Amino acid sequence: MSEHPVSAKGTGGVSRRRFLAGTGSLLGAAALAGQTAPAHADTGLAAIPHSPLPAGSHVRALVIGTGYGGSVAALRLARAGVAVHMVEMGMTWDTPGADGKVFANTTTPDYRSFWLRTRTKQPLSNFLGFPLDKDVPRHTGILDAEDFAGITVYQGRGVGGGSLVNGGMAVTPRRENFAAILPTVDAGEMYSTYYPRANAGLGVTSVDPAWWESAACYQYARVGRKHAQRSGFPFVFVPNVYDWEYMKQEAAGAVPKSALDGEVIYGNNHGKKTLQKTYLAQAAATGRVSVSALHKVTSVTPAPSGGYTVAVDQIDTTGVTLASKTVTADKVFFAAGSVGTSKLLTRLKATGALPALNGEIGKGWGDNGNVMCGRANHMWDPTGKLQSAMPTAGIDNWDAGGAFAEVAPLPTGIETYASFYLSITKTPHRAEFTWNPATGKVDLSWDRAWKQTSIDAAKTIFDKINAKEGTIYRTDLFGAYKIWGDHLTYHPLGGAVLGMATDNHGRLHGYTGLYVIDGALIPGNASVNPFVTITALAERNIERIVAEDF
Ligand code: FAE
Repeated sequence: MSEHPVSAKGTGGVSRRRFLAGTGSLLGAAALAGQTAPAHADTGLAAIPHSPLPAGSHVRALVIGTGYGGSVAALRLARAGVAVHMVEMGMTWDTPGADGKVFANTTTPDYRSFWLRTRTKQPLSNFLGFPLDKDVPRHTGILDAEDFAGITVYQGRGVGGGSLVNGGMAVTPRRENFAAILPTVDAGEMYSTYYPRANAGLGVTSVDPAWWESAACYQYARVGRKHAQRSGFPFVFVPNVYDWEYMKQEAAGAVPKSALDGEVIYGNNHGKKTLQKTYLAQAAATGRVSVSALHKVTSVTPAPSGGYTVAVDQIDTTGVTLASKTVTADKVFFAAGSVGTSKLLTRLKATGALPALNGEIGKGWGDNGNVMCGRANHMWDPTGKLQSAMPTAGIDNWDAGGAFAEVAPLPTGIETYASFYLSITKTPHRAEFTWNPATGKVDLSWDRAWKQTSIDAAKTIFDKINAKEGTIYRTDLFGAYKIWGDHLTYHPLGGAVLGMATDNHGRLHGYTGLYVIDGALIPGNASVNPFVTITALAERNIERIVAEDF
């Protein structure tokens, strides 16, 4: 595959050179586009009690991580009368910075934006040939760009996990695809009970189609639809967890802007129903759930008196360890995300803390086939300088070409004439986490070359659209003359796969009272964006665990 732009033939007289010349001055505008939202911090965050566990305490159920799996577990256990303590390495995200906001926006990342980095590592690293990354103070920021040898894995950090940083796209996979996603799970009960329960719990709704048709902030999506349909691809609306009434008021200028101020991957100050506003708020309302934020679990091992000893490091906002504590728990739920859970279990098995874990630990990890690209539209096809950061639609070519492409925003605040896409593709490649005693770290055997399968799948959509529209790929978003964002994933899945490392409900083989309940259970590919499936699977598993194990 060529890394160079395809021919500019047929671009309606706008050559690539002229296109760049015509928009080059806009880079300055992007850089200068300052913050316009008023200093206001009506975040609506739930008051889940932050009460760090004292060393030596004992808890009935300890949940590692506060993302989707952890939040479902906490709510359902608490509703069943079980006291739950959640341990989260990230911050609580309930305190505004000097600008009056809890979170920074996409165009202006700052110390709040990245997890313990001194330089940003933005998913779109370049624009019109210029690198975008910049130095920032090292801080326990919200987005972790975790580097492994062949891939950078983006993850949310803080109370709410990935819900703090994601695009809110809440997609239930097509039922005919489900058997390939979770082969050991009864699809009938997932689609009749657990997907509906997850969608209700997450507050998933759909955009008002009449408003969408006329809203300036979705012009980019309408252009995406036009191009998809003109090439004969199914264009599908996708539900989201954003509060659409709030977004309408943002568009009307009646409330502080959030999705319409480019807020997404570094957090949303308003409008998005993160887990803090849904599952965790309900868990807090039971009075049985508390959380230790800025606490990182480092070990879990059987306690002499039964249950488990859990070692936890308390860190400050520069990542320095303030205290190391041990607590005990009757039962421990691994909900640290696909990477967090897999890394912990791989290390604990290899170093003798949990030697009876089986040989499936660390295996079956995939990137959900993620690959990004942009297309350069004609000047008569502007995508809008105001773009809602919340995606609403996708192009479904899964059956014919193995790709489902999210029509993604590029919320720069300027007209870019770009269409931008995150494709989820069918890919057979699976990597394994292994313990490296020489470095004292867990490695991941991902091979960058495997992304070619995903690129080929994405090309089944975009080569055709480009040919039809007479347009070209953008080559300026991921480096100089680089078309594909093939170095990353937003959707890590697997590493402690359901029915392999665990039984068919997430109980870890080898130990009674240890569970996996997050994206680590899903073997590498969900055919769509994954958090609804992670939530629904957690709902299914915790129902059984509460009934049989407590
Ligand atoms: P996750 O939400 O990652 O939660 C794990 C939590 O555990 C985190 O808060 C960690 O800080 C914490 N943790 C990790 N290790 C430790 C430890 N040792 N001790 C204590 N705490 C720990 O896990 N998915 C969609 O379906 N739709 C989207 O639109 C979408 N957009 C995305 C955009 C971005 C930029 C990113 C990064 C992801 C996106 N995702 C999206 C993926 C989605 O957020 C992700 O699949 C889920 O958050 C995974 O849920 P888990 O419960 O597995």
